[in-house]
Order: sequence, then C-alpha cells, then structure tokens
Amino acid sequence: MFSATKPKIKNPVAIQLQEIMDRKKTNLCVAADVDTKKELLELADAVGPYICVLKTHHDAMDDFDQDTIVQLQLLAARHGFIIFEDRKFADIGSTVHKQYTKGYRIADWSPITNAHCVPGPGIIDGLRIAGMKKGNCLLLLAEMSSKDNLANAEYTSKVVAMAEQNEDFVIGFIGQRRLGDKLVFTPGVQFVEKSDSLGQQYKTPEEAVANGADVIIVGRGIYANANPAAEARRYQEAGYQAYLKLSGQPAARMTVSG
Ligand code: 5BU
Repeated sequence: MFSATKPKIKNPVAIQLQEIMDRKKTNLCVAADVDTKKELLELADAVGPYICVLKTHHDAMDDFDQDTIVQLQLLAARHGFIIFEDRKFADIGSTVHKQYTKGYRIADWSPITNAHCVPGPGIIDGLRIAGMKKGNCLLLLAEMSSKDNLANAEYTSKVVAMAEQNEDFVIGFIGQRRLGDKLVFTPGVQFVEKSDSLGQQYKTPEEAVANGADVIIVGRGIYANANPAAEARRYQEAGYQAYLKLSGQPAARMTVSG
C-alpha cells in the first residue's frame, strides 16, 4: 500500500492511509488490547510516531467512555494515525446498521472497521448507509489467524468477490496473504512467539509482508513489552525493510516523523 507499489484506491480513508504510510515509513498497526482508558491513551501516545493505524476493541475494556474517544482522536491527529475499531460485525444489515451508529457510535470515531461475511452482502449494505456518509471504509474478514478456523479457500474467494462488488466502501481484507488488488491487513504477527494457548498463530513481520500483508497488526508483541515505544520502532523497521525487500528497493535508513 506504499504508493510506490499500490494502485490508487479511491476511498478517502485509503488515500489518507497511503499518505501516512509513505510519510512515516510504516506499515505497522498496533492492536491496543489493554484493559483501561489510561493504558490505552498512554500506549497510543507512546507508539503513535511508529504506526499508521491503531486498532481497538472498545468493548473489551473496563472503563471505555466518551472521553476515551475524544482523547484518542486528539492523539490520532497529533501523531498521524487512523483509528480502527475491530468490531467484527456479523449480523443482518439492519442490525449492524444500529450497532455501527448507536451505543458508542463507532461510525463517528472509527474511520476503519471490519465485518464477517457469513450474513452475505446485506451486511456491507447495512454498514455502508452510515459509513459512506461519514467518509469511512470497511475491511472484510477473508481469513483468520487462529488455528483450525473455518474460513476455507471457497469462503475466502467469495469474500473477495463481495469486496469487488463494493469497491467504493470496502478497501480490503483481514487476511494472511495477498488477496486480489485490495489492501491486506494481517494479524497474528510477532517476532518471538509462534502461538498462544488459545489458538492464535503467529508469523514474523517478514513472513507476513512476504505473504502479501500491506499492514501488519501486532498486539501483545508490543503492548506486553516493557518498552512498547522501542518495540513498536523495531516492528516498524522490520515491516518497512520487508516491504522494501519485497519491492526490490534497497534497505533504507529509518527516520521517524510524527
Ligand atoms: P496479538 O496480541 O498480536 O495476538 O493480537 C492480535 C489482534 O488481532 C487481536 O486484537 C485480535 O482480536 C486480532 N485478530 C487476530 O488476532 N486474528 C484474526 O484473524 C483477526 C483479528 Br480477524
């Protein structure tokens, strides 16, 4: 998705993402799966200079509130990253429309969100109503990182076809390899671990990028480290150098810009 190698995707969030990735030389998304508002804001501030996207699970926190959204948006503007609420919508169109626009109103503060495709194309239509008006975009879950998941090749190819029918709103996929000409965000990335005790499976940043990841998603590899900022810097560098290698460009010295 760095502009040297990717075709232009017209959605405004994709354009902003490409600009951020080029300017900050980063394809790193941090999965900020911490418990409290304080931890989330401290983590976002610490890793902000090194990331293009910050991924949240707002419903997996103890004290997420409206002010968390305001503070997070300020940090996103200050550091130049995009917020991605990993809501994994999975219901009929009418219900996901409500889930996206009510409660903590994800459509208002998260330019990127994602959806399972089990319900069929109605789920995209339900999210599109509010999402397009607000200039948001959607990722479809085409593949998962977890062991023995049910997304087989036939399922994945149907998800890719659904994306092709919705090119204005759907900018890409959560997946483990290159899927068509859209963006691929790959979770399950860590330098050290190969798995966790609950079915998660990891690739290194190099493996993920070589498989076709445009954006690598790293959670515990960064936030569970004693120095998340330094670790984010290492993942940024590894992800960017892997991209340069893949695209046949010489290794580059990293400069950090916020
Ligand atoms: P980890 O701590 O790096 O294992 O966190 C991975 C994050 O990515 C976590 O927020 C998951 O909810 C998310 N994830 C994933 O791990 N695998 C998937 O296939 C999808 C999302 Br979809």
